[in-house]
Amino acid sequence: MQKQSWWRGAIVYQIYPRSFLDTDGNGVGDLPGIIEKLDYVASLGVDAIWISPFFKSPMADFGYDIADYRAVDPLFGTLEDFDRLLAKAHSLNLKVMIDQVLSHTSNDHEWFKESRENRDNPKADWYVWADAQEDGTPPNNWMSIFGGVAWRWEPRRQQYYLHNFLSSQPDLNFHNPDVQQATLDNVQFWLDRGVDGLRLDAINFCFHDAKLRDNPPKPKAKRTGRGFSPDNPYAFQYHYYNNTQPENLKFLADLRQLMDRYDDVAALGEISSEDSLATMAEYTRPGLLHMGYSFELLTDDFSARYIRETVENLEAKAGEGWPCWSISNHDVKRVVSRWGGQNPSPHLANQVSAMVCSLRGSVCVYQGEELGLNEAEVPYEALQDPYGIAFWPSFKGRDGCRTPMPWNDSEGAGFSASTPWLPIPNEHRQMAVTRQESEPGSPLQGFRRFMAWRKNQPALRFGSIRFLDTPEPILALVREHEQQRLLAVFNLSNQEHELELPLNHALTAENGHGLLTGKLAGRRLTLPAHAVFFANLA
Ligand code: TEU
Repeated sequence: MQKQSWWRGAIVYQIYPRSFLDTDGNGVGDLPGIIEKLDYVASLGVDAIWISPFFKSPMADFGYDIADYRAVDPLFGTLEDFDRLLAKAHSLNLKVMIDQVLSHTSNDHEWFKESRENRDNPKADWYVWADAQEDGTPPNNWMSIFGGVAWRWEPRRQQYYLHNFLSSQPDLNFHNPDVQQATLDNVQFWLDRGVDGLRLDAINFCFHDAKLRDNPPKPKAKRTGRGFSPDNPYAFQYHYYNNTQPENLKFLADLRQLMDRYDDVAALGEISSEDSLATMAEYTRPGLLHMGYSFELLTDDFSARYIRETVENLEAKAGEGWPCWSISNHDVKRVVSRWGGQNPSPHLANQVSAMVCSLRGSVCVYQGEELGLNEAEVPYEALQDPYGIAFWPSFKGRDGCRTPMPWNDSEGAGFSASTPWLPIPNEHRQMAVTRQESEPGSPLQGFRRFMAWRKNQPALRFGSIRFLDTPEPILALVREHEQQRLLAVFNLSNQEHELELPLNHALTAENGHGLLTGKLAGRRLTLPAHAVFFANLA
């Protein structure tokens, strides 16, 4: 029998290390904290973990600004801690993916310190340097995602450098082959240590247009979700030139060649271009990325129509390309608040996790999603995220989804013995792990049972997908794989709904998932608010 790659249809649990568990009492989570909680993670029935960056960093963007790609930041522990983490995860049958932030470094990185000195040092061309225009203004109209223009003046060189994110995150010049090689060498360092996969941060940002052409203007669109501030001028341009250049494909092919020297490792690229579904299809072609991470379900739209259209659109473009879906991460408002509003139904959390885990592809769930955590209100004085500080109050940044995991209902929530780096909301203590462990019907117990059941549904893991014509707010789909044809129906609203199933097959309801479900009489299905219904089709 052909060996199945671990990542196909896998559920990946994203850990934001700062907020997982603090074992040394500095208010910030660490690698030993992750090790301590790996049994918990394994008990959820997920296949893998993805750990957000834990590398040496001044933490201006909390680790997404790397100063040394091969070192663990002392705040998080040591390389030995990482090796122990990897060994323990493997002993629990968990794969480990690490975050690789290749498109930019921190301004504290040695490469940048050298590069910025003058125009003729060995690293002079490692970043994107450009002269000012005649009137002293930046080389072109590119904007930074985190606010302001994407160029920063460097007096030593009398030139501007490019930064798509913070000005302390200078953009590497991937047009330079030495940069590509140095990057691949750094990736190889971690592959040699035995990691099972890479999450490639902002991977479509590696290359910029070498001619530095202006981006064309875009009419103001009301774009919500996806961690976007509605009044961010970044949204008033088409980003044809500052990212997603054709040269990227060759680099991805080289990266893939390197990865293919290792057994069953996977690359998951974070892709956010102008037409991210088309880019995803392009980047996941054979010989490039194994999976593309989609932003499309991180938006505010939670209609059955939107979800169906998005998935069908991707299916049409992607062909064999393998998507990775997600409804929550460390950049966007927590899903229960995004999709459930002020008063979310207690069944919403389990339902949306089940929904996303029923789509074709792999899935990244984010720490706390299994507890049904809502978005935390973080007051201005406690804000940490520079993106939120820049756009407050129209956009409050990303701190509300980054507050520490509530392990128990004590003052420190079992996260830290001292003051945590972000405040823990009171209501999260009520939703703590220890409470939910002993509460039948809690989101945590529902999540676990669903994941255990999903493992035995090959159609959910590997099957093809097609949608049924059902009216809003019902999402209905069929997954089909070799011996199994599975129907999945979701009532996405907070009211009961009835529908006539548009199918002629004999149905056998599947209740092993343990979630709130409906009643079937003939073809007539009654679904309570936020209920799910699964059935095998003859
Ligand atoms: O996020 C990438 C990112 O913010 C953009 O790709 C995207 O355009 C934006 O979310 C709007 O859709 C990654 C990390 O997830 C984030 O935490 C980092 O701050 C960022 O890269 C910079 O490294």
